[in-house]
Amino acid sequence: MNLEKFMNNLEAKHPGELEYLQAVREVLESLEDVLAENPQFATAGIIERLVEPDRILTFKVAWVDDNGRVQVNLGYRVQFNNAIGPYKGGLRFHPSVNLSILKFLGFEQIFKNSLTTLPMGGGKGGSDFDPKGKSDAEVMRFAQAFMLELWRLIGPETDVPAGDIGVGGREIGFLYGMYKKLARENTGVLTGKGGNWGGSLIRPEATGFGGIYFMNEMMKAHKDTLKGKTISISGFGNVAWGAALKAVELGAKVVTISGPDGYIYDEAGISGDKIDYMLELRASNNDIVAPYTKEFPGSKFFPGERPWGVKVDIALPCATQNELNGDDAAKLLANGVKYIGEISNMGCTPEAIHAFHKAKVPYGPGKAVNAGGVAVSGLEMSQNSMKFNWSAEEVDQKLHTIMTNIHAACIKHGTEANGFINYAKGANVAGFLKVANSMMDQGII
Ligand code: 2IT
Repeated sequence: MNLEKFMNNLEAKHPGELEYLQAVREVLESLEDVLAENPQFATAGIIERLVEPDRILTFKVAWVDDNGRVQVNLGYRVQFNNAIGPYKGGLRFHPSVNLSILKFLGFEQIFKNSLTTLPMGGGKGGSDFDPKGKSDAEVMRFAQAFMLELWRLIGPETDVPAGDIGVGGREIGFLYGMYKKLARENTGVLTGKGGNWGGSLIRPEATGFGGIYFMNEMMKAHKDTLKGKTISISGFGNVAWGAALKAVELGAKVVTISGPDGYIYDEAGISGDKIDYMLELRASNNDIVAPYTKEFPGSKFFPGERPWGVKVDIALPCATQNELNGDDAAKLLANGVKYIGEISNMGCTPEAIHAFHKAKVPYGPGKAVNAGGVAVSGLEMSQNSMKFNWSAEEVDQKLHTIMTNIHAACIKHGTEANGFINYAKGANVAGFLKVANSMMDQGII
């Protein structure tokens, strides 16, 4: 296929949807060989069908704030592809949310979910609602109003939302409560539920733990170890927390976290109660990391900066899309970075990925490295279907196996003639083949 011509057409149809177009281009660039080897995909219009969501629901969410004023937000659910299972993917509540962002996330989710080996299709949703500074009551009223629209479209065998940025245990609780009331059923329609009402053990830890399990495999493949490695992490939310916890457990030293206000450098290492403190920072609902320095003297706060100028062995973006650009990559490389693991979705810009590949520094893409979160969501669905709960050890062990298998799939499809492992290509090809072959089997629908 002619990639430039294809992308020009897609851009003409969806002008200005930059993140979506970026995500599509990144995947299609990896598929050149596979598409050449499998002409049946072109005949069946697989790519044309894959890049457009099956359907998109957009709706208005009106709710009343604590001052009695009516607020209006936008709500969305993008049902992208259900070739291998019900639509599955998180809900993001953040002021930056728009259709381009949810389409990029939904598109990535198709391949990520395919890589988990579990039967889940790809979807994503959310709202431009800003949870920052909102009271619990406001979050509840918003979540209930959001679900009043969304519930018609979702179901345990149709579409199973979960959390993402701005949607954690509290929000899932309010959303689930309203879904249950409307649908009159108690099923696994959302994942990330509380442990007392159908949630899975290890789901809060899963994205970060899975990311570190993946990095551990990457170390082994390069005859290296996490032990003694210095790591920079961005973000301070659920993903950063889980990654820090497991990285420290495996003997690495985490020296940074960050927020929209800047980054923290803690030379002594972020471990123990400092990792617990990340939960407090998040619960404060202020979306800032600066207070860390008051709590832990000896650490430094760098306002308005990202942590990529710090000299480390491993960089783990754990915050949001395009948070590590070409300049950041140049700084990391100049400081001798050895491995990159993207635990955020599309955390690196195309320029950054290109720079890492050029320098032959292994770069694990988000759809592989962060797949542990949705994988344990899939395990939550399995447990809900069985009406049974696995122990933390059982879930953790399954997560570990899944991440090891994803790493192996990246090696299988991404190893180049000179031995360099192009993880981005490996993940895209492995994720794509399963979905494309499933679409071939199921006819034109
Ligand atoms: O980006 C992601 O994979 C998630 N936010 C988790 C999705 C899920 O369904 O658990």
